[in-house]
Amino acid sequence: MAATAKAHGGRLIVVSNRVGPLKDTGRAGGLAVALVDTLRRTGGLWFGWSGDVSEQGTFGPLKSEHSRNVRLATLDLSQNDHDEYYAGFANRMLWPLLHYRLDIADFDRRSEDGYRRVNERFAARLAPMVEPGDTLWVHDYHFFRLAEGLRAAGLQNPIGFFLHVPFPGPDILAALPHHNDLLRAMLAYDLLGFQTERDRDNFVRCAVEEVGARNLGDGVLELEGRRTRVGAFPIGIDADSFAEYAVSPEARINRKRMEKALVGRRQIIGVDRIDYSKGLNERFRAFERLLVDFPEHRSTVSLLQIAPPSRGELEAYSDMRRQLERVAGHVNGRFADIDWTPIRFLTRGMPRRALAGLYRSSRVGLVTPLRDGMNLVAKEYIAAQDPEDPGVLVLSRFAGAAEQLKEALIVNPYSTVGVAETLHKALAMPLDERQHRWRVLFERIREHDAHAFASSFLDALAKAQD
Ligand code: GDG
Repeated sequence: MAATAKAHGGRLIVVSNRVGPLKDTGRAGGLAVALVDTLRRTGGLWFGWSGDVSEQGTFGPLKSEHSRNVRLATLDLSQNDHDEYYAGFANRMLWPLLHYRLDIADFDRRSEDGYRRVNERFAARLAPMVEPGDTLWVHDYHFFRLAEGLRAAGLQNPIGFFLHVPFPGPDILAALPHHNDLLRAMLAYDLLGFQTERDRDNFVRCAVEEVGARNLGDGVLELEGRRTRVGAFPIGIDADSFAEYAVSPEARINRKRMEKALVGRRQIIGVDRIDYSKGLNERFRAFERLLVDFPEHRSTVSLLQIAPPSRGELEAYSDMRRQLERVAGHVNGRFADIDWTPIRFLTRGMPRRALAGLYRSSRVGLVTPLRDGMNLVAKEYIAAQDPEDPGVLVLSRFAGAAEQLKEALIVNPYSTVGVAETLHKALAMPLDERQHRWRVLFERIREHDAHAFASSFLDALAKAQD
């Protein structure tokens, strides 16, 4: 990674909606977790939204701080920008659309204009900070249009984009008014990176069918004489560090507390921000089905669901939380015993080391999103296991991680019966099979870790302008 950035001279400039935190503050969010290591290794600038709303918004002063060799530079948003770009177009239109949820996508023209405006403003403020030789790496669906603005400002630097969430095919994308315009704006990047081959292929189909881009093969698209590379770069975790977290003193304390509470019972664990894409309702129902169809698990297995609140959209989150509390309450009311609670639902975050300890003392990692770009929890669960006595990963076929982690038990999260049967199989799996599957999975996530992810993306970006 360090070699990559230095070999091409200049700095690395990362752009994402949320910037930091650089230290583990117990906050959730896959994007921050994956980027910290990369920037620490290369040094450079991380640019984005401050998280604050102010009257001056993007016209206000740049907020700047240093943490060792990394400079953070952020801008506020005005209330209008926040409502239209962030809460509106990004959260209420793009997030559902990109997770195949046309039924709840909410389009309005003002939000679309706000999104375009904020992308232009961020490009205008960033452009003067960029020096020749710098490489720009833009993250996620908040900034589909950033390269367009940067090119308009005359920037010739390599600009890459990585999408953390899924990208649907033309049938779904076409439901977005002016999607052609958005696709054209995306083609101003030199490199477009996706989590999986499926997402990349979906984008290629959209670009070819909807705006007439030419597919030149070998991951190169051409539109009006401009070439853009496209590729799949499955994001990874720092697998070795995570494995160390799982045996840290903080992890041990948590494991001890939990083992005391479990008194020999086995635990299934889920860890997800509360979001409709994560399939939590279906998961609780599948666990209920396990207790109905396989009564031998009553009193001997419990589900621990950790669910830190999502940032933003507080109202929608609290509705979802209440709904989940109802389902958990229903299952607990139906099956609980005086010394056993079937579902423990914790709606708060916890430090990563403590989380690693909980993964390690859980026999099953249950990761059942209805749609997910990658899902880092699946990888963290594997990294945290005891090699002598590893647990079993049950993974949704609709998580990007399923393309890489084929030795997990793959399920359809919409099938409560199917998930219940698979949970039964996971709980009954003999030690030698658990060890075998785990070894293969652990080796794979170590090989494709966060550093491999960043260097393969930046290497591809360095070649993209050749
Ligand atoms: C997006 C895409 C893609 C969770 N609870 C706590 C906590 N976490 C951490 C997990 C994990 C991260 O948050 C969640 O990452 P995911 O990948 O599961 O999901 P998203 O937040 O939706 O992330 C996703 C990802 O970007 C990366 O590209 O995989 O598909 O949707 O690291 O451990 N961390 C702490 N306390 C918690 O309670 N400290």
